[in-house]
Amino acid sequence: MNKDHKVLYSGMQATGNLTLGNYLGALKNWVGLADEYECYYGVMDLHSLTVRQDPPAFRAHARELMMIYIAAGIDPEKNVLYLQSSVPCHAELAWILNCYTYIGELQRMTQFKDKSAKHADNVNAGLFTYPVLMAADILLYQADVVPVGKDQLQHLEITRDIAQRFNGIYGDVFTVPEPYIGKIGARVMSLQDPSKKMSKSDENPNASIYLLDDPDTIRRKCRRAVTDSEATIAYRDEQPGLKNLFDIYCACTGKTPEEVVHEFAGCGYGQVKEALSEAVIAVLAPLQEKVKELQKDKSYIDNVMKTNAERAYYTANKTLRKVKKKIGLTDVR
Ligand code: ATP
Ligand code: LTN
Repeated sequence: MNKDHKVLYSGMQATGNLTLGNYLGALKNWVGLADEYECYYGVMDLHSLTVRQDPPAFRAHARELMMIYIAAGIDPEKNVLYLQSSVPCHAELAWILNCYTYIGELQRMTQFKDKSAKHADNVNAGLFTYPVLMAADILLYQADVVPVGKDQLQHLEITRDIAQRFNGIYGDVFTVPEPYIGKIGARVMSLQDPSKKMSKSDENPNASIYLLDDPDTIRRKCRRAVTDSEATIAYRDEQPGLKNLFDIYCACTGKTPEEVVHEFAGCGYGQVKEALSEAVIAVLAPLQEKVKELQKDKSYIDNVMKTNAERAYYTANKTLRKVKKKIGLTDVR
């Protein structure tokens, strides 16, 4: 890891199974960034607590996400890859930042509005202050850039507001982060409703391809994907289901939409779906193979989690100590 580089921070919630959307839209594009940035990637398990979790499944998911990061090509020696809850500074800074965030700001967050509508029986305070914890994640590492999808830009904006407010009172404590504008990943839509994004919290398992789905499941889900009754091979907004299948196919093969339309000219949708499933299977096979290997080596992952938590703590604690000193908390150590 090169300490002279700018700092990049990102992460994913350890909730549910990662989808092909998470991979093509985010994870895949993170690989290789370590050559240019000092990269920190968190498995955001504290954020997952805003929804009730089954403890053993939750623990397994967090570990699995760690393995998926590594299997996707994020080297835990060149990047800092860690569990959010293993660095206590996150929760501590989040509390402090809560006191520098206005209720009115949090009420405007669209994710809060969406998620509280979805989980009307559990609109907890954590769901409300979720963006503050996210701000703490980013600001602890003095991140310059944060790769996030469109849906998270509002959270990055509030992070910037909190950082600027804090700096305005205490001097330059935090780096004010920018969204990472790099290679843009594919936006993958639901296989069952192409107007919605493919999402790991979708209740219909046929809507998403999960990274660890076996080849037969992938073939079945592709076969069932919603298309249209036009029976025309074209890449256009009027045929959103087919367009989504082509987008996924392009992301998996590196081909352009024009090439793909040409390739399938005169074919039926069944042939498109068949080729698509084989392309997806080919992309996921090496990742799945690597996850299987990692699953066999318990001590390797344990060791990665431990050493990377220490590396993350070192950086995070430096910022936290500075913050505490600035606001007048006593350092007794
Ligand atoms: P949830 O359903 O739990 O809200 P999600 O599947 O929508 O989760 P996030 O955890 O919000 O995913 O996102 C993790 C990362 O994956 C983000 O960078 C996000 O932009 C990206 N991402 C998620 N879904 C897609 C998608 N369908 N297409 C492209 N990128 C995606
Ligand atoms: N909220 C994000 C996950 C997340 C994150 C972060 C992303 C938590 N903390 C810090 C970037 C930086 C999501 O749902 N994708």
